[in-house]
Amino acid sequence: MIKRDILENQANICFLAIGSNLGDKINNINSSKKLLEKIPVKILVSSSIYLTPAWPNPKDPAFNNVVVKIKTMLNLKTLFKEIKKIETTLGRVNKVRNSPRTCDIDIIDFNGKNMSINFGSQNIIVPHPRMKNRNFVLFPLFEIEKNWQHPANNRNIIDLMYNLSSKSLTTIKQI
Ligand code: PH2
Ligand code: MG
Ligand code: MG
Repeated sequence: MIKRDILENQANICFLAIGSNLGDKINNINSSKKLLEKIPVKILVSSSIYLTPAWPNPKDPAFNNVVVKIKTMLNLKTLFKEIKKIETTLGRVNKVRNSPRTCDIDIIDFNGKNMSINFGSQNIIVPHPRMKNRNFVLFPLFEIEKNWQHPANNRNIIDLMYNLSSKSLTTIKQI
C-alpha cells in the first residue's frame, strides 16, 4: 500500500491536528510526531502547544493541541489508515464519542483541496468539516500558516477566527 503510493510519486502538503487529553499529554504529542516520521511523513513545521478546554464538555480533562504541516508521498486514504494505526499504538481506545483520548490525529487539509472519500463505514472529508469552529485548530494553524485559506469558500484563517465565540477566543492558552 505504502509502496504503491510512493510510486504515484506526488508529494502532498497537508496539515494535521494532534490532540491529547489523557495521560502524559505532551509526551503523547511528541510520540505522535515521532511515529508520523516513521510512516514516513516529513514534518515541515510544528506549532507550539495550546491548552484548550475539552469540546463539547469542558468538564472533561483539558486538551493539549498542536497543528503540524507535513509533506508525504502517501495519498489521503493511506495517510488516514496509517494515522489510525498510530492512534492505536499510543493506546487510544475508541469508546464514547469525544471521550478522553491519549492521541487524536485529524487530517485538517490535504493539498488545499476539497475532497471526500469513502471506505468501509468511514467517510473522510477535507478540509475537516468542523475545523472552522474549533479554536484548537484555528489558533495553531494560524501560528504556522498565516495565509491559509478554506478551499470551499476562500475564506482566510483570520476571517474564520473572527467568527469564533468570545469564549473560544479567551479560553485557549499557548504553552
Ligand atoms: N478533539 C475532539 C473532541 N474535543 N476538544 C479540544 N479542546 N481539543 C481536541 O482536540 C478535541 C476536543 C475529538 O477529536
Ligand atoms: Mg479530533
Ligand atoms: Mg479524530
